[in-house]
Amino acid sequence: MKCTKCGEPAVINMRQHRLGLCAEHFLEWVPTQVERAIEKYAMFAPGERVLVAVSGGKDSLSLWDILLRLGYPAEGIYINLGVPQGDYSNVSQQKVEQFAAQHGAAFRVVNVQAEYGQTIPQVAHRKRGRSTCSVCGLIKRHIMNQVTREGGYAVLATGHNLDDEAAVLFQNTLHWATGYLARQAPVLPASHVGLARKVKPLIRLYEREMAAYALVRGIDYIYEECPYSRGATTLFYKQLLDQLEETSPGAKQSFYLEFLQARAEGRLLSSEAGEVELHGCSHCGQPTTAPGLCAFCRLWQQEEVNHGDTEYAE
Ligand code: Q46
Ligand code: ZN
Ligand code: ZN
Repeated sequence: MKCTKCGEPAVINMRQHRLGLCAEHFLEWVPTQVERAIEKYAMFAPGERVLVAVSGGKDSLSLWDILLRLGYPAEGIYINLGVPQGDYSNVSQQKVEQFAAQHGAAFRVVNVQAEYGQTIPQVAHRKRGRSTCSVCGLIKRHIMNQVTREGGYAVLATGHNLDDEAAVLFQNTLHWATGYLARQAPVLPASHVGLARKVKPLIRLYEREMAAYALVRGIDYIYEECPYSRGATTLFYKQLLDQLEETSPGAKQSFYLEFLQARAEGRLLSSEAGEVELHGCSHCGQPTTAPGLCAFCRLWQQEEVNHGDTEYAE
């Protein structure tokens, strides 16, 4: 496969875009996708201070890298959860420190145990009824919100990619969790006093593209996932969506981005969502979506059948 832009050997083939790119053009293309998301969803403006939630993984470190390359004053926040397995928390903190040193980027660390007396697994053990991840999510949200507000940052940016968001959307759709569906967005506004604005600039990019970006760009990240993420239901939904993507390139992208579009246009879950304007067919009088002849009558007129209107079905 050759680069669509210059003909050099491609490092990645993105079937959903019918685009293969060499290393140089791929490293150019990824930030343009991020910039497009930032602008389209009015995430933040040039010059506004952005706090990036970094875990030491490929997505968040790449996001930080991309925002710096785009010229945004992006600082990092790393929360040390105190996960002891495989020295996960300490190794991931080292990756963050290393990245910050290489890029001369400002960051801060909040160590949950040092700050509040217990690690996340210890708190979860004490609260037996709750899973480690739910305790962790709660604590992380609280700390990030606080640091964003108190540090005077315009927004908190997280490294959720399109696969992450599509998996959550899939899960919410399967359960018709309408409240979550209404709120799942690339921008969560500061809708309440004391609530920080949150944004997800990577939502146009697939997970494999983020992995390729980190690799090609030489970003050293922690390969291991958090040990508690094993068996998470979102992983299962990601696999299902990947199967779909395999036979139908672009399925993940359209599933998620068209959901956002439909909701922005008010076509989602409202009582008017399924309503279309109908006209009487000029020949038979039966209802049709386009003025003039209905699709049935056109069929017998030996004209071109598919004019884009549809038969009215009850
Ligand atoms: S860090 Fe925390 Fe995740 Fe680990 S304990 Fe669960 S929620 S899996 S994003
Ligand atoms: Zn090229
Ligand atoms: Zn509180």
